[in-house]
Amino acid sequence: MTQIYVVGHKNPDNDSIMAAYAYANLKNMTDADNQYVPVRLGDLPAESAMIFEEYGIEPPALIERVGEGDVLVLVDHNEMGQAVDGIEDAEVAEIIDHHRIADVSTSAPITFINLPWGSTTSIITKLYEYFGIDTDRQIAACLLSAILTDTVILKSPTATKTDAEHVEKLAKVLDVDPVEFGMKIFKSRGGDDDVAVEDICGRDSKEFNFGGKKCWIAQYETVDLEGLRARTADIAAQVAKIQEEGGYDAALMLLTDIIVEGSDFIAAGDTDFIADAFEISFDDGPVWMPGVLSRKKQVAAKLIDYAG
Ligand SMILES: [Mn+2]
Repeated sequence: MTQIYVVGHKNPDNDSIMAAYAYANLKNMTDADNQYVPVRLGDLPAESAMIFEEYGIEPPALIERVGEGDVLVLVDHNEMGQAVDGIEDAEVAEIIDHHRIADVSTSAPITFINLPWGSTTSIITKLYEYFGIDTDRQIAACLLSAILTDTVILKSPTATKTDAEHVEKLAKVLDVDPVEFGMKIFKSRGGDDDVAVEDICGRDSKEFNFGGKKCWIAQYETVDLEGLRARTADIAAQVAKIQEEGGYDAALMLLTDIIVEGSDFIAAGDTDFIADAFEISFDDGPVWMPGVLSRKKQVAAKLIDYAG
């Protein structure tokens, strides 16, 4: 019996945490030959902690690195820069993801399921159906919470019809109104005033390689961007610090207002590259981008196209 880690990306968001938990659970019910252990690469997001607490679930354990002999299932990422340290020495047994195909490679054929849906947990919802396994209240809460955070309560352009169907189905299991449930999830993150600038910038950051340019892109979702703008200067200073100390060509912070539906872009480093791609200018500081909610579909994809 091999022990296999199911792991999401670094700086885990709710989707990475819940995908690891729910997929390990599914695999343990469908593959008797191995033992699947959900793990995480960073602090639990507030909403994940709330769901685990409320539904009496043991959260995935924290790991820092893997090595020779370790076997992994990657969920919610397939990009080396976002993967656990030491992955090059470990074996990747499976990938379940909803991001662009990036640079994780394997020596043998594996199960690699990648669908352009709103969240990895949405794909996992479909896999529960595929294996004919009912989602109990615990699993339904995990899956629903993460579909709703990843799709910003289905408002993000990444949300598909399938995601909406899954939301409806899981909300029925829990007997909740999905929008109310989603608002409760977002509110569990607390007011912005309690969040340090380091956390605003660090909570959900990812590394990308755009045609040789090493870029850092972070996103912070709020329901009160106007209030958060009082701290724009401090946030900009932190973004500049991260760009410099991390050796990034560019760093971009998205402060996303999920109610008004749009983001402030705060950039540092090679900002011309970003400004040109979006046909904007950072000469006067941060730029408000109406309608931009998705880092993946509206920001990273654009920079990949521009770099290519
Ligand atoms: Mn995701």
